[in-house]
Amino acid sequence: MIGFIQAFYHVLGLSINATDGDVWGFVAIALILVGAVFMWFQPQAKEQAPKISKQEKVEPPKAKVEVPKVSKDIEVKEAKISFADRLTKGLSKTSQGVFGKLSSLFGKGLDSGTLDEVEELLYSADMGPATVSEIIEALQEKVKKGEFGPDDFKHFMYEFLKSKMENVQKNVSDELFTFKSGQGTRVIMVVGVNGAGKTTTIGKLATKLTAQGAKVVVGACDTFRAAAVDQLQVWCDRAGATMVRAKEGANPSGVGYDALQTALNEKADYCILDTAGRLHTAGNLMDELKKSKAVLQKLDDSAPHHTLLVIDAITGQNALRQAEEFNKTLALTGLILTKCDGSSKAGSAVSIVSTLQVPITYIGIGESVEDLDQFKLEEYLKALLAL
Ligand SMILES: Nc1nc2c(ncn2[C@@H]2O[C@H](COP(=O)(O)OP(=O)(O)O)[C@@H](O)[C@H]2O)c(=O)[nH]1
Ligand SMILES: [Mg+2]
Repeated sequence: MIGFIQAFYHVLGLSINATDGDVWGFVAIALILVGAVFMWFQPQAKEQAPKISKQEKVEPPKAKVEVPKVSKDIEVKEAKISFADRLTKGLSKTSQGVFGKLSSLFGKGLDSGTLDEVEELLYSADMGPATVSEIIEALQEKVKKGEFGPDDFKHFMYEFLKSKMENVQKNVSDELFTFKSGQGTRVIMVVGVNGAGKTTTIGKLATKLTAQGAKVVVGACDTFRAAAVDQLQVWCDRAGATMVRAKEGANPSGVGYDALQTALNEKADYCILDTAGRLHTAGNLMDELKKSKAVLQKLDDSAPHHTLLVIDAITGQNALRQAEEFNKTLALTGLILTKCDGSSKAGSAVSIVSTLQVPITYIGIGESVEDLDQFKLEEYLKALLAL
């Protein structure tokens, strides 16, 4: 090292003798230089860091732009899914709930202990006492015969429920789903408690009927709430249906009359009346519906041709009470079962149909137009029992 320093002095033309102290001086200078070079490159490295993160930050918006594309594709696929599949999906909470528990009981084999549990579960499914005892009696016969697994139970329930409802379901008029011209103006009055889904169902129905080429007039007879009328207006505008509306607080019977008059003048194929929600226990409001019906008959003595009660499937046993009262006042011709995509217990639907002998016309499994369809008993039971 001393030799190297001596040579360095010589190159510089210095006649100095290199010593140990010079070596340490050189080492110190070299370290300072290396440190300076390191410090010089450090900020550059730091500057590059944001560049990288900037690039990373630029990436996410690109990904975001693609999201609508993906969701559009999904939407298209969803629309292509058949109603039967949508129904199975919609009813999955119900089929996995009480009905799932029921059929799993039979995995262990059927005995009288199991039957007590079955009875309890049937009650909790809102089946109603008469229906429950009929099922239990029939099952007792099966116990005597022996082997009875979950699948046997499902098939037994399928046949049982079908036999309870099929004769009534045969009475559903096709004109509620399929438009045929030249039938005159068919009047459909929709009733039910608040929030059951009347307005939404009418909106979906009007859309389905106009899509088939039918001329539809909708009467906004729920004059209690301006928001309800506006909600219906949005649906009608979208459906291309004429809406007859009055000021907030106007007489509902008068709106019904005006709507039917308009429908007759325009030779409309359907006149659908949305009524205000009311509790079946409110006598005066129930009488008002009766009056509305009578007022319609001044224009057409056969109107309304259909009086449909909307039932929220989640209502449970109280739904039968509701249906009984509405039926007493209005002589219902059909039921609309909505919100079957929630965790309904489904048993009340069976009780209502078999007790009142009034069929279910439409079934709702969500909020969009595709979520309403004709109620088909076999399709419904298969979805309910996951068959
Ligand atoms: N999940 C679900 N929601 C529904 C269904 N039918 C209606 N709804 C919703 O239930 C709420 C009340 O419906 P609406 O038609 O205003 O009830 P109305 O008071 O009887 O007219 C709204 O938020 C609807 O979107 C259905 O089948 N499934
Ligand atoms: Mg409403």
